[in-house]
Parts: sequence; structure tokens; C-alpha cells
Amino acid sequence: MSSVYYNGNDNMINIKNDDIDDIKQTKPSYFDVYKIVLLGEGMVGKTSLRKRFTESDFQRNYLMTIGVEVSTKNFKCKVNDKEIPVTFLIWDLGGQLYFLRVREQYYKGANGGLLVYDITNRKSFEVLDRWIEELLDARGQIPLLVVGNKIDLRKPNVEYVTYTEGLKRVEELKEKYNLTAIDFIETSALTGENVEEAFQKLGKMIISTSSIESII
Ligand SMILES: Nc1nc2c(ncn2[C@@H]2O[C@H](COP(=O)(O)OP(=O)(O)OP(=O)(O)O)[C@@H](O)[C@H]2O)c(=O)[nH]1
Ligand SMILES: [Mg+2]
Repeated sequence: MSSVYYNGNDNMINIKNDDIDDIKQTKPSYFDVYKIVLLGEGMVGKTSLRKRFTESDFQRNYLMTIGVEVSTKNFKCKVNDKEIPVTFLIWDLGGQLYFLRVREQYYKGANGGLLVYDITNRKSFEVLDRWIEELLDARGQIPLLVVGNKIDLRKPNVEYVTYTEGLKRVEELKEKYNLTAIDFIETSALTGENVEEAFQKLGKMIISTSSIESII
């Protein structure tokens, strides 16, 4: 038996046990519930993207995520001219991953992932392979959106990771790991540019690659 506290709104939930099935059962049946995991190095902006999407908020101060934070968001996902109501349970793990046990619980039951890098931090871009390998080991293939974040910091003549490089890399990763559902977008959690679009894109990928029966 798990202890899950869920208030039914777009607010923080406090999960004392990781049993995702219990959360799904507390939702009204007309919402499809998807567990989304955020991946990527420390400081790339995972928590900022989550907060921008769920609370329309942004904090300049860096507060490292310790362990896991989970938020929910109800929204209408646009697929082929239809608006499908969905609930995202967004699991946000600190980029400093120490314990294998935590990682296994984190990825369990995930329906999709955002793999985030910081366009101003090339190292965070170069280690995307490692995150994909970890996800494939723990969960297997799920729809994955690679996100180049912090585009508000892009300046002329500064060698940050370009859009073209990001796109090329995602094509390489797709081939290397034989991924069927992977896509790419650039965002700014600071200005909000493309943040809603990123979650929409991931929702669309999830809905179009899985039947409701296999998720619920
Ligand atoms: N300029 C700019 N700064 C950003 C953006 N997104 C995040 N930041 C800043 O980058 C720092 C790290 O952001 P977080 O969202 O805490 O990063 P994180 O990936 O959750 O980090 P961990 O929890 O340690 O894994 C913070 O100071 C944010 O304010 C962005 O789009 N643009
Ligand atoms: Mg964080």
C-alpha cells in the first residue's frame, strides 16, 4: 500500500511511495495520466522548465534538486486537430545521480522523457549518450524529446551549441540506439520560449506511439 497525496490540481504532490499505479487510479478516467521523467546534467534547467510549464514561474537563483520533486499539470494536448485532455506527472530528479536504486525507481513506469542540455555548457551536450544508455537500461525505449535549453543566452560570435548541431546529434543518437520516437527542440525557461511547445510535442509523441490500454 502506498501513501500518495494528490490534490487534483496543477500543484505539487507529495509522494511517499513511488507506486505510480495508485496515482493513476485517483484520477478521473477522462484524463490520461502520463509519467514524464526529466533527464540531464546538473544546472541545465530541468527544474526551471518544469516550473515554467506547471507554475509559469522562473527563479534565477540555483537551488540544486535534492532527490526527486514531482509536479502535475493538466493540459490539452493537440493531436491532429483534436485537443486531448492529459495529465502529466513530471518527475524531476537532481542531475547529480548517486544511487542506482533511486534511478531505478525514478524511471519505473515512465511514459516519456525530456533529455535536457544547456546550450552554453558543451559538456552537458556531449554526455547525452550516457543519459540515453541509462534510460534504455532502466526503462527501455520511451518517447524522448531532446531539449537544448537557455537559448536566451545565445550571442553572436560565441561558440555555444547551435541548433544545427543539436539537430544533427539527435539524428546520430536516433541511429546509434535505434530509437523510434526521438525529437528535438530548443527552449528558454527564462523567457518561456518553446516551453509549452516542448511538453506539447512530447505529449503528442506519447499519444501517437502508445495505446491508452498500454498506459493505464
Ligand atoms: N538564462 C537562463 N537561465 C536558466 C534557464 N533555465 C535555467 N536557468 C538557470 O540555470 C540554473 C540551474 O537551473 P535548474 O533548473 O535548477 O537546473 P537543474 O537542471 O534542475 O539542476 P539540478 O537540480 O542540479 O539537476 C538556475 O540558476 C536557473 O535560473 C534559461 O532558460 N535561461
Ligand atoms: Mg533541479
